[in-house]
Parts: sequence; C-alpha cells; structure tokens
Amino acid sequence: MSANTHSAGTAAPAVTLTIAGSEATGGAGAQADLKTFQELGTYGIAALTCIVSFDPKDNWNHRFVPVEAGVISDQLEAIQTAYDLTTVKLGMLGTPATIDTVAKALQSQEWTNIILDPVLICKGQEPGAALDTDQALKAQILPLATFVTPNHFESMSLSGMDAIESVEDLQEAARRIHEASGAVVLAKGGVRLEGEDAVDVFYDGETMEVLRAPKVGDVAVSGAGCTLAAAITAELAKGSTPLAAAKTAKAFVTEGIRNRVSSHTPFDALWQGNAGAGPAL
Ligand code: PXL
Repeated sequence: MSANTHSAGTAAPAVTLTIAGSEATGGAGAQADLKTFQELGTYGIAALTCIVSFDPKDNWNHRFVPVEAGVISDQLEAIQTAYDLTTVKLGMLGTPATIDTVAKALQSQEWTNIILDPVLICKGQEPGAALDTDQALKAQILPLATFVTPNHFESMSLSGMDAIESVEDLQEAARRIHEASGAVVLAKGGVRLEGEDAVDVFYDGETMEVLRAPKVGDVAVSGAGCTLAAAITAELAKGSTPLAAAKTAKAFVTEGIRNRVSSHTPFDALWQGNAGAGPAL
C-alpha cells in the first residue's frame, strides 16, 4: 500500500528516483533524467553521486568530483523515508565508495524496478580508478538490476566480447549479459554499428527483439543514453511491460535527437521537450 498521495483529487503521479551525477551543462546525467521524468508524467527525484563539469579550456574534457559517501547516504535516507519507492534509475556512480553506498541503500528495501545505465568510464578519471569502478559495478550493482541498458562499449565490457560489429554480435552480447545478471537487457548499437538504422537489441530471456529507428545523423548526441534509461524508468513506473517501455523510450529518444539543442560544446544535447508525442515505433 503506497503512502504517496495527491491532494488535488487526481491520481498521484508515479514516483521515479534517479541516482546519478550532475552534468553541469544540462545535457546528460540527473538533469536529463529529471527532464525526461517530467515530460513522461512521473514525479522525479534525484540523489547526486558526483558533479561533472566539462572543461572548455581542455577540449571539453570531463572534470569529475565525487560527492562524499556520507552525503549520498543522507540524500538517500531523506528520499527513501519520504517516499514509498518502487522504481529507481542508476546513472553515473563513478567510484567504488559510491557503489558501496548505493548498493547498501538499494538492499535496504524491496524494489519492483532497478534500471541500470552502466555508465562505465568517465573521462576525467584515472584508468586504474575506472577499472575498480567497473569491477565494483559488475560485482555489486549489476546483480541487483532488473533492467540494464549498456551502450556499445559497455556491452563489450559486460559480455566479455572483444568486438561487437553486427546486429548478431549485439544479440549475443544481450544474451550473455542477461545470463550473467538475470536482468532485462536493452543493448544499444547507436551510431556505432554500420547501417541506416540505430539498432537496439531487447532480450528478456525469452523475447529477442531488434528495435530500429532511422539514424538521425551519424554523431552521438549528449544525453541519449541517460534519456533512454530514464524514459524506460518512467514507463515501467507507470506500469508498462519492459518491451513496451523500451519501444516508447526509443521513440522518445529518436524524437529528442531530432529536436536536439546546439551550444558552444562540440556535441549537441538531446531535447526532451515535445518528444512525448513522438511517433510510435
Ligand atoms: O552520458 C553519460 C553521463 C552520465 N552522467 C553524467 C555525465 C555523463 C556524460 O557526460 O556527465 C553525470
């Protein structure tokens, strides 16, 4: 029985939490997640794990500052005490200490949906630190996830495959990641696989489905991965099946890339506004 109520007489919105980093220019991370939650009609909450500030003096590389573990657990204590949550999205966690803290908070209650966007390497980090983080994510977070959305690189890392060059390879990666985690997998080809379509592979242990949408240009847009996982999160929180959530999310992202916003950064950012009514796939 949920204690989340709404005073205006209308149905209370589904509540969605993102545990993610801030990306200061607003294209990715918690900012993208909250915009997506709002656009898809869920009540968005964020616990920040780190602050990423691109450096315009250094080719817009990532400057990465983790939030102290105690401050992350304070945020989660406030959030988990205030709301009876069913659904959480995990974005950039960034350090082994953060992963410990987040794993504990996840284990402190039951969840219906834990959506993991396994953001692996953060450019401003030392390779050694990033490797620790990747291993901790695989060992402590992946087994808790109910839905995981790896991109091309993350699919190789999580499946142990050396190369993913075709849709068949991506299907094999999705199968392996599902077998290792038990989670529903949406493995994203993005602009990394050749061909006219942006291809994602959905696999839940029974259904293997290839989702396609025509590529919108051939350059990756900031926030696409965050937005896709956040849209899946919102749709699952509202009661969609995993496959329906994946299809709605892909349509939302495709429309958001069509409507992208450019700035002085070398990459454009996805725009979530007006994407809710995007074409169904
Ligand atoms: O898109 C991956 C991502 C996720 N979260 C944060 C980021 C980025 C990429 O820049 O900064 C906070």
